[in-house]
Amino acid sequence: MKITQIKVIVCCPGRNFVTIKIITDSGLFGLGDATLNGREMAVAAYLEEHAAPCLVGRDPQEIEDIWQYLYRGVYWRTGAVTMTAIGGIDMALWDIKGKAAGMPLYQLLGGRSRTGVTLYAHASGKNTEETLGEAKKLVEAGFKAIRIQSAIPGLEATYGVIGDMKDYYEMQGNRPLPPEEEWSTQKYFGMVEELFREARHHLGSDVHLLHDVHNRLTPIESARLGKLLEKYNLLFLEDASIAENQESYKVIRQHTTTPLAIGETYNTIWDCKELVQNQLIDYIRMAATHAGGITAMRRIADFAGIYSVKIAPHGAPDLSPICVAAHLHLNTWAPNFGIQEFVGLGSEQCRQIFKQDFQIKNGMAHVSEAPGLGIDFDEEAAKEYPYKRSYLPVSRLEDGTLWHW
Ligand code: EZ4
Ligand code: CO
Repeated sequence: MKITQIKVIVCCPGRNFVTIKIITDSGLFGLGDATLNGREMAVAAYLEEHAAPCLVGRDPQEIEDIWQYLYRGVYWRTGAVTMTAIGGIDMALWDIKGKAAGMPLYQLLGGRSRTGVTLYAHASGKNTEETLGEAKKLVEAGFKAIRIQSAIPGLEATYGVIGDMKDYYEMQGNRPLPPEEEWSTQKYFGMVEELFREARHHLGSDVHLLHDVHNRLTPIESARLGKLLEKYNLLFLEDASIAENQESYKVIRQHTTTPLAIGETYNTIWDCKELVQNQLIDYIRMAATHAGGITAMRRIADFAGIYSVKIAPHGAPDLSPICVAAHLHLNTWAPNFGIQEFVGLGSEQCRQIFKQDFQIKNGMAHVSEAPGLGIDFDEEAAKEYPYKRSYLPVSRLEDGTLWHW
């Protein structure tokens, strides 16, 4: 088998997605997600100008060698753009291998470890009451795990909450430059305990609760938050502090038994090596798209498993349905799967472009049994929704200091 063409398609059905289509002389093709929110065109150029010319003519079945060629074979290794490009190509190659074998991807990985993939859904609102109202609806819809985020009194907008935009906190197309948001740790601490106290009061003790701090706290503040929330029994506290200095998580860990999760922006296993090896975290949240594909995720899952760390792949709306499909296969296989973040099936336009047949029932996803990833991409429909430059917000402290968004 030979690769004859690599197409890179950027479309915006509500959000920007970078899709790779690897076409072969056998009639089989593979799909991959290479979306890097706010830097989409950098990955598209990397793929078109630099990676694709090296791959045309090669055997797409040699996934491992192609992965090594694009990772080790590039002097300027790692980084978000490079690893997202590798991630998309790798996914497409596994899709081809599955189609050639006539097997869904999870079978190639070793088969099923569970009957379905437990999801957690998002509830957010302008105050505790509204957030918990949303959470209640999700519980009634069958979800067993909910991430709760609420607006902070005195701050106009914050991560995970709608603010003035009625279309969810990260919808794109109307942000030609990065919007700015304000952050105050003091004000956040004034709200967050009440949110969880009321959540347990109104939702009971059965439902799993999660929360994303989006890196806003310093390690000692995260330690304080973890301690404060211990009695509310979170499934995990996500991205409490940035961990470029992985050792810094020791500060959090020595103070609290609240389980910790991190990793959605990580690109290689090295970004989490010390966190995992020293058991400073409980869940690793890396995504196939940004961490170098299925080949890399499989290694990360096995490495994490040795240290009792579970995988909880990122599931934000800026990962295309192709990545969601890849995660469902990984999660169906991985012995140390924890939970999958889930934000719905995307806009109607999105569902027109990305066609899939996985099922969701009682807060669990059931992977497609179709060969490969089990997803299709309508190129003609995608043409109707061209790329729109768009950015994530930036965050500033009340005195103007740039902070972590
Ligand atoms: O803000 O993917 O857990 N989910 C998240 C995401 C991130 C976006 C950034 O592009 O933190 O919603
Ligand atoms: Co997050």
